[in-house]
Order: sequence, then C-alpha cells, then structure tokens
Amino acid sequence: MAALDQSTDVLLVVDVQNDFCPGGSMAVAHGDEVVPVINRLAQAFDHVILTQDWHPAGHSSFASYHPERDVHEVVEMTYGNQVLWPDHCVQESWGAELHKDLAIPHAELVMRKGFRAHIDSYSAFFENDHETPTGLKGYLAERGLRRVFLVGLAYDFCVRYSAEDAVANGFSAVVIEDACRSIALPGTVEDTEASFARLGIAKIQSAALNGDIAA
Ligand code: VGL
Ligand code: ZN
Repeated sequence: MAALDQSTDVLLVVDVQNDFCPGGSMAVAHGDEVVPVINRLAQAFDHVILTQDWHPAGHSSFASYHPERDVHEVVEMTYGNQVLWPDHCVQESWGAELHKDLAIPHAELVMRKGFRAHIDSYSAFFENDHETPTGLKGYLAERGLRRVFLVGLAYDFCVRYSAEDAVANGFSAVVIEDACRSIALPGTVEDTEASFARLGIAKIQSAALNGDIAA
C-alpha cells in the first residue's frame, strides 16, 4: 500500500446513517461498529467526503410503494432491476441523519443521493440508470482528487457501486474492508468480491494506514 498523497487522495464515507445501524429501519448487522474505525481513519486524510442516502417519502425503491411486493423482491424498473427495500433514509427523518458519533469535522462535502422519486442511487457517482450524475465526478476532477478510499455502509451495495463507478470513471479505488459492513442478501457479498477482483479494486484493512495517523 503506497503512502497517502494528501493532495490527490480522498476518503469517501458512504451512508453512515441511523437507518443502516442497529435500531434503524434497514439495519446492517454491526453497522455502527464502523463509526470508531472511520473516525480514526479520517484523521489520516486531508480530504473527506460523506454521502447521505436521502429519499423522498414514498420513494420508488421502497417495497411499500409497490402493492403486493415484499422487501428484497426484485422489480423491473425502466432503468433495470431494482431490489425493494424497507422505507429508509427519508429526507429530514431521524433515520436519514448521519450517526451521531461520526466525528469528522473537516469533511468538506456531504453528497446526497437517491432524492429523485423514481430512481434509486446506490453509487455516489451515478444513479441506478448508470448515467444520471450526482456531480461527484466533476467535484473530484476539479479538486484534483484521483484516488478514492471507500468506507461505510453497505459494503455490498452503496460501497460496491461507488467503487465500481470510481474506477469506471478513471479514478482508482481502495476499499477499506474493516470499515465496512454488508447487507448480505443471498450472493451479494460474493458478487461484490468477484467484481472487485475483476476490476482491480484494491481491498485493505484500516491498520495499513496506521502510519498515516498521527499518534
Ligand atoms: C443502500 C440499499 C438502499 C446502501 C442504500 O447504503 O448500501 N442500500 N439504499
Ligand atoms: Zn436507499
């Protein structure tokens, strides 16, 4: 693992929100355990960006929007297949708030995504049609940020798709495994691992950056 370059490296903290932590509507097992790991890691980076899943009430990715459908069923949308989720991260709700113990005062951008009623957005770069941009690509490019370290929730959805879009758009991507937790629907973690291997997305442990964190 090459040392960090503070002018071109950025930490992308994905969706560390109440609804993805224990007690939330779409809790990821042990989701809250990433918080102290991420707080510590953030000290190693000059540049930190947070993402926030930010859905209007009645969002089309919610199972409750689809009569006769259950959570985790897959439906066909105009832009492709969409897994249906419990209502989560509704704009201005407690569940959409970032975890209260996340402590990254120097984070320079909070990128909200998933706010269009009829399209979901797993990736921090593009919505699930893979073409509607969030603006993150332009932000990184304009700031000269070229290597994206990814942490957060969930490993097999929003972290995965963000890492894939990072490399597809000319950035390099490094996923810090112990700073992520998975939703783990059948096959989703395995698919994520296979995709990372195929695309050359590096996986590291947070300890690999210990040398970059001031004692
Ligand atoms: C996520 C599914 C739906 C995530 C967000 O943050 O991984 N997954 N919305
Ligand atoms: Zn969502």
